[in-house]
Amino acid sequence: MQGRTRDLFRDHAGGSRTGCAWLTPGAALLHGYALDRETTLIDALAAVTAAAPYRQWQTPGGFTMSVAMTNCGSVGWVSDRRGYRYQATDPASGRLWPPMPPQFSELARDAAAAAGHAGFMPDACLINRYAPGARMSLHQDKDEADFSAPIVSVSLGLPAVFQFGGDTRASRSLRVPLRHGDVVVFGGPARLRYHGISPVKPGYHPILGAQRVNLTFRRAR
Ligand code: MD3
Ligand code: FE
Repeated sequence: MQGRTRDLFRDHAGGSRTGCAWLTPGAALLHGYALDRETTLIDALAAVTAAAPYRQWQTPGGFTMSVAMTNCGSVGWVSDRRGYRYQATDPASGRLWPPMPPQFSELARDAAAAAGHAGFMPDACLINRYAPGARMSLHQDKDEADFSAPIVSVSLGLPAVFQFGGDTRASRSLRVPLRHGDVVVFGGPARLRYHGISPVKPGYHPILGAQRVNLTFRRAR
């Protein structure tokens, strides 16, 4: 796959629903990649969130995150006053996180392979729910054991502006619109870059309503 950010905008101008582009070395945007699986994904999402409802974590510094989160898979990402970590149980119930639905792991595997990461087997899927106004400030994902595995991000529902920074917090960010069905694979030199999500604008998605949901697949252990 080859291409640059402007190819993405050419796709939009041409009305194409799908296409791919390297945002930066190691970061592949698969525009509309999840669209043909949206019904099965959203059904599986409803089953996971019924078993492990969304909740807002506390940060170690004592703030409440604006994004509500839950997980599926053999481990899940949690945050509380003691810190950030992956653990096998849901702190709200004491039970194991729901297993990762095969529709989720197959999508993550296929998208990773399309971006050059054959054999990606995620053990964790963090599910982020953004109500209008919710945001995620610039951060790095570094709670995982092995940074050679990519991270696969699937956007559903309302659109958002993804901020893609550099190797330090001060680096300038690229602003990338992410829409329902877009998948981004972050690996190699992109894996430890700073990133965030600008406050989600009010709106209504025909299936998911007034929310943006992001599925983030990781190899945590
Ligand atoms: C770039 N989530 O949960 S996904 C997160 O849309 C997170 O909910 C955002 O950042 C969201 O940690 C962005 C895109 C993403 C995920 C992981 C990355 C971008 C990344 C890891 C390295 C570099
Ligand atoms: Fe992140």
